[in-house]
Amino acid sequence: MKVAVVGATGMVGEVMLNVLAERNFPISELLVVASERSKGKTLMYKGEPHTVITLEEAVAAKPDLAIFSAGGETSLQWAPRFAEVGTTVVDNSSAWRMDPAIKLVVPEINAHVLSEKDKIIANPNCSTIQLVMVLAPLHKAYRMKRVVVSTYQSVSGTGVKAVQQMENEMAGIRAEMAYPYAIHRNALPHCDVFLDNGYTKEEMKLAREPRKILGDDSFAVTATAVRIPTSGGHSESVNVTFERDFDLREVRTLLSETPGVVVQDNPDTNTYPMPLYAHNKDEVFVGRIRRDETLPNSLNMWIVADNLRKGAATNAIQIAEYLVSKNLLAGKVV
Ligand code: A2P
Ligand code: 11C
Repeated sequence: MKVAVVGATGMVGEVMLNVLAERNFPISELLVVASERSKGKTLMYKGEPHTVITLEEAVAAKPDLAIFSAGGETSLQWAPRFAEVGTTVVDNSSAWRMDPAIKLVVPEINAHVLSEKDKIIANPNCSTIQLVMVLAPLHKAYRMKRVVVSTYQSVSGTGVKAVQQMENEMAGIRAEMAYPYAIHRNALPHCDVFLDNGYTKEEMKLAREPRKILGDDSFAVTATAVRIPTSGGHSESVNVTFERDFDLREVRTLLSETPGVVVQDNPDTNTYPMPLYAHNKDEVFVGRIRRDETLPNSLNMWIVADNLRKGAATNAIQIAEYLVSKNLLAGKVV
């Protein structure tokens, strides 16, 4: 099938091309798409050169599938244009996520909500995906009431400029900054922009997106999102209060039986999830699983994943794989 990767020259775009190739996604023609600035550049896919084209050219080519990671503005403007010509769009930006008409999907949890009518499908925020991957089986078993999450997010979540800022600071080079402060040797309680309620946009994504994915507004999430000087991989300290009590061994068993989740939890051997270990992996890692001794029915955990893989590219491609497997690409030949 004809597949467009929109934002192919970006950080997530590059990982998308790698993941598509690794998973041998069925592609007969690949369109690599970016801004006018990149038109004519060459990107490699499976050892073959591909010339970057513009969005206008990509719409005219009417691909079966377009996977977007080119920012919210581009998605708002262009996803409907692709949908109009019959392309199914899987969008990694925040533009469409909370639109009631658009499905927000983590395939392991709610792929079943998708139908042939969904022409724009939203991929959740990276820190949401790793959180809900672990919460979903626990919610089913014990019913969550409240989640308190504090994140430790890598600079790759911000993009190339932030990665460069950290590298420049480490090398002692003064240059353009992506953040209002130094990130090397620092921690910024500030991911994305501040909103009127005092939370950041990232924190409100963590509060809202899990309820939509799990299709349940009966629990609440409160978040503090912090940027730390790691190059890749987001970590989360998570405290959950359930309606029902749980058995810790059963929690571990449930999580270790959850597809896409890996339990790394053995204090005797210093085994716990870390960004270094999660790098380039598609699974979500959970450890430090322990009872919150200050509150009934409450649990503490530490969750880590590669934000560019399961947090972005891999989840989007898993959505696309589901559409292919269920023949949901609007009757197009698969
Ligand atoms: P370009 O490289 O031509 O600017 P990142 O998040 O790593 O900065 O990447 C953003 C991606 O989105 C890049 O591939 C970038 O292309 C693309 N992009 C940004 N703005 C636009 C736009 N207006 N139209 C098309 N692609 C865009
Ligand atoms: C970060 N979570 O780490 C962001 C990056 O809504 O898709 C992804 C932003 C988004 O800063």
